[in-house]
Amino acid sequence: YSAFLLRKYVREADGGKTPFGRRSWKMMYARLRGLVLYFDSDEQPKATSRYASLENAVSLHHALAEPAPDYKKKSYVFRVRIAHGGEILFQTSNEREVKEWCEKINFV
Ligand code: I3P
Repeated sequence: YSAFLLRKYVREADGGKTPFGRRSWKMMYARLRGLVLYFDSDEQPKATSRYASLENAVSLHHALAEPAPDYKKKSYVFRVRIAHGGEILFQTSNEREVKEWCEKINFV
């Protein structure tokens, strides 16, 4: 399962607030593979992607995805809370994609 998404880091993996300079929305190609969500800046997976740094991957072990209607600046946003307090927002194109991503992430 994969698609282009806008991604915004809100809380780092340790639960601390993501610092300014790293909080902006970025277009990413997200790929769900097993328990890991990988990010690439383009659609073609890079030859090195399986070795990519953890910065380009999020473990979904103990993660929870849910729609984020409380985020008012954009529509069709969902949040992923990861283990130990990390939080990432993603914007999709419509309600159906929000639902699909949340289901895929919650049932990996
Ligand atoms: C952030 C950037 C984000 C903004 C965020 C800023 O600055 O402007 O677009 O989030 O606000 O900190 P930077 O690029 O320096 O990280 P929103 O689009 O959600 O407003 P925030 O600190 O309230 O998350």
